[in-house]
Amino acid sequence: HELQARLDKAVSEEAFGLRYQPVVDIAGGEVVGFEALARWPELGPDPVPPGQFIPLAEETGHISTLGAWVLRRATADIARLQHRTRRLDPPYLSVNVSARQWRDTGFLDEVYTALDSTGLAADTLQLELTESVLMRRTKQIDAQIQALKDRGVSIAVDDFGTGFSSLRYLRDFPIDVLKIDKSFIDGIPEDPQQVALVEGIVRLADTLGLQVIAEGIEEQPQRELLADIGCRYGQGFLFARPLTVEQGEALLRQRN
Ligand code: G
Ligand code: G
Ligand code: MN
Ligand code: NA
Repeated sequence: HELQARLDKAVSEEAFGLRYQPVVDIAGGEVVGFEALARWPELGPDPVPPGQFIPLAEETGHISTLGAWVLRRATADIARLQHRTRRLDPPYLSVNVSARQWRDTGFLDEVYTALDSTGLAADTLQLELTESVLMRRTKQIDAQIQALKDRGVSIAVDDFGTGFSSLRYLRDFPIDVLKIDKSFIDGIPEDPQQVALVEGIVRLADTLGLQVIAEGIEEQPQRELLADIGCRYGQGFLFARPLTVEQGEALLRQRN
């Protein structure tokens, strides 16, 4: 369609932007990392929501080119931010990676090239995958994940709880982080069933030795309950919206 033709052109011109949403320590609000989120077009009055153009890019295969651009640009931005703010414990970068990218044979090289050319330390890079990737593992994907882990990159399961992955996948897959989907966070603290589910996920993560990040925290009572049940990290409009890298740097200087 028309949108697809526009997207073809945007991919060839790299006409995208990135915003960075802080991940914070829920108790004190300190910024511990930034999740890169694609924007299109970079500027202008009529942005196409990523929930619309990312699936289109996945269908058309453009996600490989777009994803490689996101990796290069985000590693460069956050390496620079880390360098300029010089912290003992620098904020990490988290990048969303589509199922299709995980199947690309060139994906690993793209990650290595991004790290090597920007100097970003591998142990400050996190890659997000969805439960669908966990459920359709192949030898190639397993080998890629293991190679990334060996290099120090961490792996997060995004939108956790919305897919159909079983505990076996979590046990067998070398994951570091669970990101609890916003739909679970929306119902707390009012809905006892949602509270119980979130508490269960936090316990499960503890048992498996995983970190947990609650997504989509918008209200202070949600934050308080999450702190009470021992969920250490969070993301959401209560703390910060997706920011430009300059805004992210300013927040880091002010909050930490
Ligand atoms: O940015 P927003 O909060 O609207 O994101 C909507 C969806 O688009 C989320 O599911 C998010 O994971 C996805 N998304 C945003 N940026 C990227 C990206 O660079 N790559 C991939 N694969 N998905 C992204
Ligand atoms: O699927 P993924 O978790 O990568 O998607 C992140 C998306 O969630 C982005 O589109 C981001 O803008 C959005 N988001 C982040 N925090 C909040 C929040 O507190 N409320 C709402 N409504 N959306 C949020
Ligand atoms: Mn994400
Ligand atoms: Na998510």
